[in-house]
Amino acid sequence: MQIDCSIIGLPNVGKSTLFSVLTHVSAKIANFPFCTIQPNISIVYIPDLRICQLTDIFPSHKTVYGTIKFIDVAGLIKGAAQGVGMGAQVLNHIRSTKVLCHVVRCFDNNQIIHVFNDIDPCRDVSVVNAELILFDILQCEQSICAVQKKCKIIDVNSKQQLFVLKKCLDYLYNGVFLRKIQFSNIEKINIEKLNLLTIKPIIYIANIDEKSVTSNIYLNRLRALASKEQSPLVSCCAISPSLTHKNNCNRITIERKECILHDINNTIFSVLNLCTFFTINLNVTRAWICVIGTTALEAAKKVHSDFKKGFIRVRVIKFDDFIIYNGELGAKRAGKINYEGKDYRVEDGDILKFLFKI
Ligand SMILES: Nc1nc2c(ncn2[C@@H]2O[C@H](COP(=O)(O)OP(=O)(O)OP(=O)(O)O)[C@@H](O)[C@H]2O)c(=O)[nH]1
Ligand SMILES: [Mg+2]
Repeated sequence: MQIDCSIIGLPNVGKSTLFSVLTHVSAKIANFPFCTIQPNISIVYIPDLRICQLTDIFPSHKTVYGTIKFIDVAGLIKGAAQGVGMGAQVLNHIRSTKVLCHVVRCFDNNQIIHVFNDIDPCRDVSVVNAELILFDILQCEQSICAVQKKCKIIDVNSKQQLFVLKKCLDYLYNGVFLRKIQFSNIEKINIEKLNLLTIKPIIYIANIDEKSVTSNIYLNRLRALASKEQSPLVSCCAISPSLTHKNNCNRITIERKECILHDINNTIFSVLNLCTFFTINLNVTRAWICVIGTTALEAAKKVHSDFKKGFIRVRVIKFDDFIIYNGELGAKRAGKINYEGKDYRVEDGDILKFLFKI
């Protein structure tokens, strides 16, 4: 499953700086708006310590990590939805991504240009969000025209399509993001192809200065906004290469880059409702990303289409059991191996082996 995530925000707020930190790809960074014109794209491995723990017990020739694709685009400004700046290209580009990481400037520095000449994270967020809403309005309005034009006689399908498009418009005209709205399955299918922007989860990334890692006045304001919107917020200082950071999970000091990537990845997993399962054999130990609730049959298809076609059962060992009992044999002796059917819901950390007939 390809997770793609766009890095958006006003111009010159540190999007490309963050992109470079996350991906280790040196993007063009400069202190003027619209330094980025063509998107910077890079795929990074999702660090997962569990892979190392698995291969310590059961070495395989190769390890394959999950990946995430980051796309750093040009800045968005007022009028972007109508094509001002690089608006049209940027908004079209981010339509294909699953999550929007919205970088917001939360640091003071007179040397670094701000397009509005002062620092106000909530205003900045509202400018960008207004463009996302406007863009969706345009998409829905155009689709309504297209459906009406295409169908001289409005059939059931077109009626359903028009209904959901008008429903979307009602909310969008009132400034409501569509991710807050419940849609039936049919409604979802009818708007899926439009790839509307306000349906996508947003993660706010507060770009703060090195001194105020835990709090500053701008960060606090952005936090309040994010919490009101029920959107997650990650704070980081994109620029300082020397900063190291304590990782909450394992209490070791790790490189700042890894730490930011770790925080952002975790948040992406949470907003997209994702989890990881593993497959192990002598050749390869591999992490697979799937949506929580994926069935064993769907998981089998991810790994190999033959596994789905000839699916018999899936053997499941929980990650913790594999570690505690020192591998497959130990887990077996402790009665920690389960065999499940095609409807089994895969859980995070499951180590799966598919039994299938050819
Ligand atoms: N002091 C400070 N400067 C930063 C920080 N992040 C980025 N900058 C500076 O801000 C300027 C703009 O950074 P970019 O990463 O190019 O910003 P951008 O959002 O990609 O800009 P556009 O592509 O033009 O939209 C550069 O001079 C960076 O060095 C930060 O956390 N602190
Ligand atoms: Mg840039």
